Amino acid sequence: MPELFSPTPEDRFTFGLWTVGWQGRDPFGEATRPALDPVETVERLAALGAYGVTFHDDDLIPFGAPEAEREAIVKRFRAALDRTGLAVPMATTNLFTHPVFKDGGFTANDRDVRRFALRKTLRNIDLAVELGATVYVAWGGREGAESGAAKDVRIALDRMKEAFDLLGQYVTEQGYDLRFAIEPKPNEPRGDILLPTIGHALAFIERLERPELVGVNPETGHEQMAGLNFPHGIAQALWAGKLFHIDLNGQSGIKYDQDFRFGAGDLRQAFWLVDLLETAGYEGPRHFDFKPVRTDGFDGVWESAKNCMRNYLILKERAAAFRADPDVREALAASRLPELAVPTAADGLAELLADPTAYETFDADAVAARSMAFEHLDQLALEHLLGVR
Ligand SMILES: [Mn+2]
Repeated sequence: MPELFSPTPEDRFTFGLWTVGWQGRDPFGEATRPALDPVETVERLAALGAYGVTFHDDDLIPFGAPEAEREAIVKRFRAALDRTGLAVPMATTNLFTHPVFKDGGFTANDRDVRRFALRKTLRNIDLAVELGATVYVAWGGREGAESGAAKDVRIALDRMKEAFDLLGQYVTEQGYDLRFAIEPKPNEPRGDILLPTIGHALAFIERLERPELVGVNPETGHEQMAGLNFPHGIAQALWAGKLFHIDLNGQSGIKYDQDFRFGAGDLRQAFWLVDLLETAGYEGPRHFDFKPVRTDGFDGVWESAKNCMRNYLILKERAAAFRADPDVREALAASRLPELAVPTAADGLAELLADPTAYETFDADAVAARSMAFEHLDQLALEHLLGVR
């Protein structure tokens, strides 16, 4: 069985430099691991069977590095990509670490900060496109507030829209094949963050000048921090044609952003998520945005990277077994899933109004007595997930 769960580049698994490169700094403790060289990360990820690597500008090039240093770093990084065949499908901007972003980037009250945030983003977009990226993620971790009067949310959303309209204008004028993906998060590091969930982001996107250029990059733990069902959110993003990218990790309920490896945390939601991605035709990268636990050395770092991919492949195999099981097909029919796909009034409103069985002779008590048989269906799923079927 082990070779069955060994990834290849065809599985399209990708990792951020900042994931395996996380040194274990948290609000209460210093780093527990030394810094990782991005070139070593590229080599190790390629050896593990990953497809690609992603980065924030500052993960690769230290904030404020002089131009010559920047060029040397990019040249060395590009050589590692060429040597290993690793792709860069996505890049993003760090608008949260430097103290200048303490009140946000695109929605900072200080206009000078907003203008700098846009220029920093545009500069990294050029590099992202040079390296082959087709998706540019925007996580606004500092776009928010801790107190009511500190942020006029309606005006801040005007500034957020202005930023995405300018970014859309830039990639259009440059002729770049690049789309944006907004990453929602309800809180942390700000007390409350703007565009806190997939639903908020989807509604915001429709108000932009170029909505077709902007989708979402939902992260497992971020939706679960808000108590939401992640597969349901992903399903709605797919339904809207807006799942441009995805961040996979693990989270156990409503608490701080745990960023566990994929498969840890809420395993049942992970199962339904993989089932959804694999049956809905999602073709983007399976991107892991996790933090290897700070208790471990580099043994745990590379073990957890390997296991993110392994757990995805195990769940993919389990979900496929669930869908292929004749008992499951029968249970789905008993639970009327095929019937959900039948339009409610295919012949239109007039036919519905003229149909006495839809109202005048409808026997509500008899229909209410039909069992939906969901318990049997769910137990079949659980047994496939547990590997006993
Ligand atoms: Mn997270």
